[in-house]
Amino acid sequence: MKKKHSLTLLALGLMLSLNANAAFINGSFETPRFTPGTADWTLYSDSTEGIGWKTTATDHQIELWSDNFQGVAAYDGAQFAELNANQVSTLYQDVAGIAANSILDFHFAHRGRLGADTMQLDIVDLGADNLFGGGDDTTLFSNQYSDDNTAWGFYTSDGLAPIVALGNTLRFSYISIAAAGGNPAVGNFIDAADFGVGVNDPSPVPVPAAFWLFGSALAGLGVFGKRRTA
Ligand SMILES: [Ca+2]
Ligand SMILES: [Ca+2]
Ligand SMILES: [Ca+2]
Repeated sequence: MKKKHSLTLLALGLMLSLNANAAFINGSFETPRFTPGTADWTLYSDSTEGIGWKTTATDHQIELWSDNFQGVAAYDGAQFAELNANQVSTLYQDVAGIAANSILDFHFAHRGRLGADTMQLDIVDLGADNLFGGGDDTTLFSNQYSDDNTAWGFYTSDGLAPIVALGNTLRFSYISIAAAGGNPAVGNFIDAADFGVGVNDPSPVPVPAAFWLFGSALAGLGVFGKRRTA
Protein backbone atom coordinates (compact mmCIF):
# COMPACT_ATOMS: atom_id res chain seq x y z
CA MET A 1 0.00 0.00 0.00
CA LYS A 2 2.76 2.37 1.01
CA LYS A 3 4.70 1.59 -2.17
CA LYS A 4 1.64 2.20 -4.28
CA HIS A 5 1.10 5.59 -2.63
CA SER A 6 4.67 6.67 -3.23
CA LEU A 7 4.36 5.62 -6.87
CA THR A 8 1.16 7.62 -7.09
CA LEU A 9 2.89 10.66 -5.63
CA LEU A 10 5.77 10.21 -8.05
CA ALA A 11 3.36 10.07 -10.97
CA LEU A 12 1.47 13.13 -9.76
CA GLY A 13 4.77 14.97 -9.35
CA LEU A 14 5.69 14.07 -12.93
CA MET A 15 2.30 15.31 -14.09
CA LEU A 16 2.76 18.63 -12.25
CA SER A 17 6.23 19.14 -13.69
CA LEU A 18 4.83 18.37 -17.15
CA ASN A 19 2.22 21.04 -16.58
CA ALA A 20 4.91 23.51 -15.50
CA ASN A 21 6.76 22.84 -18.75
CA ALA A 22 3.66 22.73 -20.90
CA ALA A 23 4.29 25.86 -22.86
CA PHE A 24 1.43 26.86 -25.07
CA ILE A 25 -1.90 25.08 -24.61
CA ASN A 26 -5.39 25.02 -26.10
CA GLY A 27 -4.29 26.93 -29.18
CA SER A 28 -7.24 25.58 -31.12
CA PHE A 29 -9.76 26.60 -28.44
CA GLU A 30 -11.15 23.08 -28.16
CA THR A 31 -11.27 23.27 -24.32
CA PRO A 32 -13.69 23.46 -22.57
CA ARG A 33 -15.82 21.55 -25.07
CA PHE A 34 -19.40 22.77 -24.97
CA THR A 35 -22.61 21.45 -26.52
CA PRO A 36 -20.93 18.86 -28.76
CA GLY A 37 -22.52 18.69 -32.19
CA THR A 38 -24.50 21.89 -31.68
CA ALA A 39 -23.72 25.22 -33.29
CA ASP A 40 -23.61 27.65 -30.37
CA TRP A 41 -21.44 30.12 -28.49
CA THR A 42 -20.52 30.63 -24.84
CA LEU A 43 -18.41 32.72 -22.49
CA TYR A 44 -15.82 31.35 -20.07
CA SER A 45 -13.77 33.06 -17.39
CA ASP A 46 -10.06 33.11 -18.17
CA SER A 47 -9.54 31.29 -14.87
CA THR A 48 -11.40 28.24 -16.24
CA GLU A 49 -9.27 25.14 -15.77
CA GLY A 50 -7.59 24.04 -18.99
CA ILE A 51 -8.57 27.09 -21.05
CA GLY A 52 -4.93 28.23 -21.10
CA TRP A 53 -5.59 31.76 -22.32
CA LYS A 54 -5.77 35.02 -20.37
CA THR A 55 -7.63 38.11 -21.52
CA THR A 56 -7.07 41.82 -20.93
CA ALA A 57 -10.87 42.28 -20.73
CA THR A 58 -11.88 43.66 -17.32
CA ASP A 59 -14.68 41.08 -17.09
CA HIS A 60 -12.17 38.24 -17.75
CA GLN A 61 -14.53 36.69 -20.29
CA ILE A 62 -13.32 34.59 -23.24
CA GLU A 63 -15.84 33.93 -26.03
CA LEU A 64 -15.84 30.55 -27.77
CA TRP A 65 -17.90 29.56 -30.82
CA SER A 66 -18.58 26.06 -32.02
CA ASP A 67 -18.25 24.92 -35.61
CA ASN A 68 -20.85 26.47 -37.95
CA PHE A 69 -22.44 28.84 -35.43
CA GLN A 70 -23.88 31.65 -37.58
CA GLY A 71 -22.46 29.80 -40.57
CA VAL A 72 -18.82 30.16 -39.56
CA ALA A 73 -16.86 26.90 -39.87
CA ALA A 74 -14.01 26.39 -37.42
CA TYR A 75 -10.62 26.51 -39.15
CA ASP A 76 -9.48 23.56 -37.05
CA GLY A 77 -11.42 21.14 -34.87
CA ALA A 78 -14.84 21.99 -33.46
CA GLN A 79 -14.37 25.39 -31.80
CA PHE A 80 -12.69 28.77 -32.19
CA ALA A 81 -12.58 32.11 -30.32
CA GLU A 82 -13.63 35.71 -30.85
CA LEU A 83 -11.08 38.25 -29.57
CA ASN A 84 -13.83 40.77 -28.92
CA ALA A 85 -15.79 38.85 -26.27
CA ASN A 86 -17.75 41.65 -24.54
CA GLN A 87 -14.95 44.19 -25.00
CA VAL A 88 -12.15 45.03 -27.41
CA SER A 89 -9.48 42.86 -25.86
CA THR A 90 -6.33 40.79 -26.16
CA LEU A 91 -5.93 37.06 -25.61
CA TYR A 92 -2.49 36.00 -24.48
CA GLN A 93 -0.38 33.23 -22.98
CA ASP A 94 2.90 33.47 -21.10
CA VAL A 95 5.38 30.78 -22.01
CA ALA A 96 8.38 29.94 -19.81
CA GLY A 97 11.31 27.63 -20.31
CA ILE A 98 12.42 28.52 -23.85
CA ALA A 99 16.20 28.89 -23.89
CA ALA A 100 17.98 32.02 -25.10
CA ASN A 101 18.85 31.95 -28.82
CA SER A 102 16.07 29.47 -29.64
CA ILE A 103 14.24 30.32 -32.86
CA LEU A 104 10.53 30.88 -32.16
CA ASP A 105 7.83 29.71 -34.52
CA PHE A 106 4.11 30.41 -34.64
CA HIS A 107 1.01 29.83 -36.69
CA PHE A 108 -2.63 30.82 -36.37
CA ALA A 109 -5.80 31.40 -38.35
CA HIS A 110 -7.73 34.72 -38.33
CA ARG A 111 -11.05 35.77 -39.82
CA GLY A 112 -13.33 38.80 -39.75
CA ARG A 113 -16.87 38.50 -38.40
CA LEU A 114 -18.93 41.23 -40.08
CA GLY A 115 -16.32 42.41 -42.57
CA ALA A 116 -12.59 43.11 -42.55
CA ASP A 117 -11.21 42.83 -39.00
CA THR A 118 -7.64 43.57 -37.94
CA MET A 119 -5.60 41.99 -35.17
CA GLN A 120 -1.98 42.26 -34.10
CA LEU A 121 0.33 39.48 -32.99
CA ASP A 122 2.97 40.53 -30.47
CA ILE A 123 5.71 38.29 -29.11
CA VAL A 124 7.39 39.95 -26.14
CA ASP A 125 10.28 38.83 -23.95
CA LEU A 126 9.21 39.84 -20.42
CA GLY A 127 12.73 40.57 -19.17
CA ALA A 128 14.53 39.48 -16.02
CA ASP A 129 11.40 40.01 -13.88
CA ASN A 130 9.48 37.57 -16.13
CA LEU A 131 6.49 39.91 -15.74
CA PHE A 132 4.74 42.11 -18.25
CA GLY A 133 6.05 45.69 -17.92
CA GLY A 134 8.69 46.86 -15.48
CA GLY A 135 10.79 48.56 -18.15
CA ASP A 136 12.73 45.44 -19.12
CA ASP A 137 10.43 44.01 -21.82
CA THR A 138 11.62 43.50 -25.39
CA THR A 139 9.24 43.17 -28.33
CA LEU A 140 10.64 40.39 -30.51
CA PHE A 141 7.89 40.43 -33.12
CA SER A 142 4.84 42.56 -33.93
CA ASN A 143 2.66 42.46 -37.00
CA GLN A 144 -0.94 43.23 -38.00
CA TYR A 145 -3.24 40.95 -39.98
CA SER A 146 -6.51 41.87 -41.71
CA ASP A 147 -9.03 39.33 -42.96
CA ASP A 148 -12.59 39.70 -44.14
CA ASN A 149 -15.56 37.48 -43.27
CA THR A 150 -15.41 35.24 -46.35
CA ALA A 151 -12.44 33.03 -45.43
CA TRP A 152 -9.87 32.33 -42.75
CA GLY A 153 -6.37 33.69 -43.27
CA PHE A 154 -3.64 31.31 -42.07
CA TYR A 155 -0.29 32.73 -41.02
CA THR A 156 3.02 31.20 -39.99
CA SER A 157 6.51 32.38 -39.08
CA ASP A 158 7.90 30.43 -42.03
CA GLY A 159 9.87 32.70 -44.33
CA LEU A 160 10.07 35.55 -41.80
CA ALA A 161 13.27 36.87 -40.28
CA PRO A 162 14.16 34.56 -37.36
CA ILE A 163 12.47 35.47 -34.07
CA VAL A 164 15.16 34.80 -31.47
CA ALA A 165 14.33 34.08 -27.81
CA LEU A 166 16.22 35.93 -25.08
CA GLY A 167 15.68 33.26 -22.42
CA ASN A 168 13.03 34.89 -20.24
CA THR A 169 9.30 34.21 -20.11
CA LEU A 170 7.60 35.10 -23.39
CA ARG A 171 4.16 36.65 -23.86
CA PHE A 172 2.31 35.71 -27.02
CA SER A 173 -0.58 38.16 -27.57
CA TYR A 174 -3.43 38.45 -30.05
CA ILE A 175 -4.52 42.07 -29.89
CA SER A 176 -7.84 43.23 -31.33
CA ILE A 177 -7.03 46.38 -33.33
CA ALA A 178 -10.19 47.06 -35.35
CA ALA A 179 -13.40 45.30 -36.28
CA ALA A 180 -16.10 45.92 -38.88
CA GLY A 181 -19.38 47.18 -37.48
CA GLY A 182 -17.95 49.21 -34.61
CA ASN A 183 -19.49 47.03 -31.88
CA PRO A 184 -16.82 46.36 -29.22
CA ALA A 185 -18.37 42.93 -28.59
CA VAL A 186 -17.97 41.83 -32.21
CA GLY A 187 -14.94 40.87 -34.27
CA ASN A 188 -11.68 39.01 -34.86
CA PHE A 189 -12.10 35.24 -34.86
CA ILE A 190 -8.98 33.17 -34.16
CA ASP A 191 -8.22 29.45 -34.30
CA ALA A 192 -5.41 26.92 -34.86
CA ALA A 193 -2.79 28.83 -32.88
CA ASP A 194 0.52 27.38 -31.87
CA PHE A 195 3.73 28.94 -30.62
CA GLY A 196 7.13 27.64 -29.58
CA VAL A 197 10.28 26.03 -30.91
CA GLY A 198 9.74 23.91 -34.00
CA VAL A 199 5.94 24.09 -34.08
CA ASN A 200 6.00 24.50 -37.88
CA ASP A 201 8.40 21.64 -38.49
CA PRO A 202 7.08 19.07 -40.97
CA SER A 203 7.06 16.13 -38.52
CA PRO A 204 6.57 17.42 -35.00
CA VAL A 205 6.23 14.87 -32.21
CA PRO A 206 2.48 14.34 -31.89
CA VAL A 207 1.67 15.64 -28.42
CA PRO A 208 -1.65 13.76 -28.06
CA ALA A 209 0.20 10.46 -28.60
CA ALA A 210 2.77 11.43 -25.98
CA PHE A 211 0.01 12.23 -23.52
CA TRP A 212 -1.78 8.99 -24.39
CA LEU A 213 1.37 7.05 -23.56
CA PHE A 214 1.81 9.01 -20.35
CA GLY A 215 -1.83 8.37 -19.46
CA SER A 216 -1.31 4.65 -20.01
CA ALA A 217 1.73 4.76 -17.75
CA LEU A 218 -0.34 6.47 -15.06
CA ALA A 219 -3.09 3.90 -15.44
CA GLY A 220 -0.44 1.18 -15.05
CA LEU A 221 0.69 2.77 -11.81
CA GLY A 222 -2.86 2.72 -10.52
CA VAL A 223 -3.12 6.51 -10.32
CA PHE A 224 -6.66 6.49 -11.58
CA GLY A 225 -7.70 3.97 -8.93
CA LYS A 226 -9.38 0.68 -9.39
CA ARG A 227 -13.04 -0.04 -9.08
CA ARG A 228 -13.61 -3.13 -7.03
CA THR A 229 -16.37 -5.49 -7.93
CA ALA A 230 -18.19 -7.43 -5.26
CA1 LIG B 1 -10.31 25.00 -33.11
CA1 LIG C 1 -18.28 38.80 -28.77
CA1 LIG D 1 9.15 42.74 -17.48
